[in-house]
Amino acid sequence: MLDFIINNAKIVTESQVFDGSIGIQDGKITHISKTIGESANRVIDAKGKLLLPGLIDGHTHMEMPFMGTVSSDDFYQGTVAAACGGVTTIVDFAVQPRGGTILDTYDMWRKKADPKVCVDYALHMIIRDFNEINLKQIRNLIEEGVTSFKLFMAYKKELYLDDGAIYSIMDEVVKYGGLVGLHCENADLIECFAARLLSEGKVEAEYHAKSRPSLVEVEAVQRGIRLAEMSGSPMYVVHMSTGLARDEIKEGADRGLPVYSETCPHYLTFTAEAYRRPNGNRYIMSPPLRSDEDRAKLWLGLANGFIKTVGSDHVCFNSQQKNQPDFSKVPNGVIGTEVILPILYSAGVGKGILPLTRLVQVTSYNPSKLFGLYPKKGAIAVGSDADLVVLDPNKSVRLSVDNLHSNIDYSIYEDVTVTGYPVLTISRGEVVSEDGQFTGKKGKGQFVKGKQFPAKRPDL
Ligand code: DUC
Ligand code: ZN
Ligand code: ZN
Repeated sequence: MLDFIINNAKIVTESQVFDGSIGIQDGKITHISKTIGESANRVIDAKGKLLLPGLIDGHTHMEMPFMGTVSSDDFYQGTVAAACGGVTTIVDFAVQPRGGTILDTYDMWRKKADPKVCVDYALHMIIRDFNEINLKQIRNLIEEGVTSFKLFMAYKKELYLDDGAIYSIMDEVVKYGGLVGLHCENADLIECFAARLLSEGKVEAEYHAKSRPSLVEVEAVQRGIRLAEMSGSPMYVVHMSTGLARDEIKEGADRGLPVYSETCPHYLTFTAEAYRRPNGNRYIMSPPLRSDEDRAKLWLGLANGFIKTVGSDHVCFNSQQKNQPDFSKVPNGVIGTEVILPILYSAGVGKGILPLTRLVQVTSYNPSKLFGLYPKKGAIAVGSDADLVVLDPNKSVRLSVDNLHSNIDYSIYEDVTVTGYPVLTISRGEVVSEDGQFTGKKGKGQFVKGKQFPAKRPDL
């Protein structure tokens, strides 16, 4: 007797689409076949639906201390939203506090997350203090299963590291099999442009985008690629927003460098026009929203495989937090984890831009390979965790505040209606969301250790 059988699904993996059934026992996938000749405690008929690996959102910031406040989704509410969006693993960013060590930060984040998470999670580490202690602890942290790091070229007063520090950390990370993620924007130029605009009384949301134009990001991506090249480290550009940056990554990858990139649902949906809307501050994130041409190039980058992943950069703030006197004071960030799958399915697969297998590559297979979670996560295979999502391709949902689960009082996606929506999310064999309702339990998620980045670059 099995725990769970899903019959008659259209099963999608990173390389195949086929009709079949899946059997689950003790949280693992035990059967994949046309039919399963056993009984189970729960059997569902998924006729007409798609069955995909649960998503791995490689970019979340739950309860993040940032810009003088804390992001409003904690590890509970944020992973409720994740579960309802078909995400079964998040990779959250632990933020080393100034003066702290990265090993202490790891403990802090485990203590915050473990009692609250409703789906599984792994961690990246944001290093803010470049010093001997933290440099030495990189090796220990990788042994603990935190194998990826995020370094900031932006946020001069809060998170920034200079090029020497970034190079030195890359040099250390590569020795022990880690991966460096980079926030690519030129901090000095942002400071300069923002000061000019503010001195001219230009305080509205649209000037957020003008203070960090596309080339500010492109220059930093170019520099990041060269730092990776000099150090020999693999490098992952997080939240890439521009078409030109995509071209730089492609050029680096074509030269044989292990450089990868991620984009986010908001860059695939909106343009900088959103900053002129009545609540333009709510769309402030960094890098900012760009042009229609950039948006089209990002979609194309996903379609042809130049951009490897979609992560959400989920870091949300309520309307009170977003209500600030000028753009430079608005906490940067928007929701995202719950909308990755609906946006990519509806605007990508539904519009004929993304094949189904590519959808699985960018939302689960590639992140699982890059962050060392494969094949426990990111695979529909016997022995893998039973992390699955059933998607109804005909279900239309408006991404309004009433239908989403984050702890904020508005939705930037209020005007967006998608067709194709997750209707069942399974985390290690347990149903954590069904028909838009969270059905999981607080604290049931587990920490997952990342494996080292392979010496032989993954074939993505
Ligand atoms: N970008 C954001 O928009 N928010 C948090 C951090 C970041 O890099
Ligand atoms: Zn960032
Ligand atoms: Zn981020």
